[in-house]
Amino acid sequence: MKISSYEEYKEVYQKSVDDPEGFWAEVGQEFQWRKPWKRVLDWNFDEPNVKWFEGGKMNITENALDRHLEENANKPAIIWEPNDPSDEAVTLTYQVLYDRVCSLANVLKKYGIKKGDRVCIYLPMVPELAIAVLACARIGAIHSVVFGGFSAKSISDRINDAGCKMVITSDGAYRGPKVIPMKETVDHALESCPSVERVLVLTRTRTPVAMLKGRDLWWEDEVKYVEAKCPAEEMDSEDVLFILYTSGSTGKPKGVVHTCGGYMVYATYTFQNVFQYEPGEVHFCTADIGWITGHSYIVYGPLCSGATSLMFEGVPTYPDAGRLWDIVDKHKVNILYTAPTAIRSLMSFGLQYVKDHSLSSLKKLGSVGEPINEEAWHWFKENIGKGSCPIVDTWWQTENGGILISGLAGITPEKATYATLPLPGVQPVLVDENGNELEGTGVSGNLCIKFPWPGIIRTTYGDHERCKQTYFSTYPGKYFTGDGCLRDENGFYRITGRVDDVLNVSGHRIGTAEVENAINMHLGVVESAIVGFPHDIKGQGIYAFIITERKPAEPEMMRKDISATVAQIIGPIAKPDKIQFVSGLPKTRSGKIMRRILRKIAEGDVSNLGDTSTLLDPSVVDEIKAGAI
Ligand code: 6R9
Repeated sequence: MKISSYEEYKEVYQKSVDDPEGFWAEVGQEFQWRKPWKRVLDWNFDEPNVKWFEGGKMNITENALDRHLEENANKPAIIWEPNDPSDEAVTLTYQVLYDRVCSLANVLKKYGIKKGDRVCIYLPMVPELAIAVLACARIGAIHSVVFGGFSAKSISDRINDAGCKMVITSDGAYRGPKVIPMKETVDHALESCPSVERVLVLTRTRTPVAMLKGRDLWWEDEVKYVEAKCPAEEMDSEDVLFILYTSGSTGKPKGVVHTCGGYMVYATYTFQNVFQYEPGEVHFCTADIGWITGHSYIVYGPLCSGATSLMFEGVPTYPDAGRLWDIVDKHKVNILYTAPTAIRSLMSFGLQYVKDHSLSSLKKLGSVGEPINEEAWHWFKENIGKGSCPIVDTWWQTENGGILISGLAGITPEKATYATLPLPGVQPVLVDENGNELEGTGVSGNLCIKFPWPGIIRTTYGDHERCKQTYFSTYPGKYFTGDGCLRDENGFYRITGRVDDVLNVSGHRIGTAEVENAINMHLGVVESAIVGFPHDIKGQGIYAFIITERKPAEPEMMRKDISATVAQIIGPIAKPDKIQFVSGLPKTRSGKIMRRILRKIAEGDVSNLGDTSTLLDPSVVDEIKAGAI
């Protein structure tokens, strides 16, 4: 189903509310099912228990690959642009991708991976990452992709939580001018991962790596001895497709679980409608497949649509800040989907990096990951879209599987900094703190969704109670997003940011508790509190208030050491931008840190700290204010 006018959008939206099952049955028909579903939807948000297309049998790779072979075998499925622009780009046609997925699937089978087994994938942005994801899906193994920037400790936590039997990695990774070890990091992780039996290693950088007999295998050797045909495992619509870990406001990251049928339908439906995909277009999503955006809009959505998906190994600033525009011109990109943090960063280098590029192939632009500010929106519109490309600001989350609130490119009206309208099938509501629904327009509150859509989270791996607590308990009967939002006089939605203790740093979700736990593991640290502060490029920066046992003799050195500890426990993305050593934190009499005060100080707004009379020791506030960075 592709909506092609604003009028049609309104009609279809209404239909999706009046008859959701009829609506989704129509969308579901567009896919290849081995056996039709018996029931479109069964749900309650209390347990929660959500089932879409129950009884339907399918395999997502038959929809992403086999289905296109008859007519489009030689059409490019993936165009891969390497880190170094002087290396050659690689094009994988649907036929080649199919062959390589099947070969790898046979390797996985050979080493005992079966339907339901978990496989951890820790790879750079090379075509083999997409191949590994699809090979797992082919045989019904559950993939858990871990972003290449995470530390050994983060990898082992994720492997152990999911009980992965295999890890797929590479010797190293290229990232701009740097070579980053991958296998070595996995080796450290595996010191505490008893479930892992095999490690499959791809050669990318030719970095010397240790290879253990009986455990480690070379990708290139293994794929030589298997067939390039592998029947797809028959999956139930509600069988698990993948786990993807994401940060929340408390404790360790949660394994968000998505299932085969609903996720396939939702990722594909949103790809086709939001970007108004037309056959033959080249779609470039700059995310990493280690995040949900890459899962849905580099791999599954585009491939299930038979599109050409561009994968970029490097970073937007290497060899210079014109790299994305080089890629757009070189590969004649039609759809560019990126993040506000990337736009702001490239903006800061100035227009000289844009001016020698034609960018005339671009037809549609997209933004994702964090609220986009007015300035970045207009810069993107004028300088990249040359004033004529529609921009879709797409709001959604790992837990959603695909875009929930967004314009449809060129079809629905746009408004800078507004995600605008819910997609047909999505029923957003704003609620106040007491859970009362806020009706009408010109209101702001906490964003909830009151009816399921096919891509909704099914559970958090191994801990269903946590799923219920996190998303379905704050406002009973509704899915709570954790975001604040306003609805303007036209009914357009604008996401204002997280209302919980989750930070959004360069579009990456980071839990304050996670960073605090890592800092507290550092020698000599007694306690810490993390808050976000406005950051020109990253959107939010990380500000850490830290109590130490003794006053640090060399504060600058200790700041660096603490950052090194955070990088080791979580990964470099969670390093604090600012560290202030304090002798106490503002706490209530019941021992709760008043983050509201710390946030104000971190923002540099100390004029109005509000009521501090309930603090145990109000004098710490003056000390913190005086030492603010
Ligand atoms: C897809 C993705 C989800 C959180 C989400 C919200 C923020 C994402 C946004 C946006 C404003 C947008 N977010 N897109 N905020 N406008 N267009 O990013 O998933 O990594 O799980 O992050 O990101 O705060 O709750 P994820």
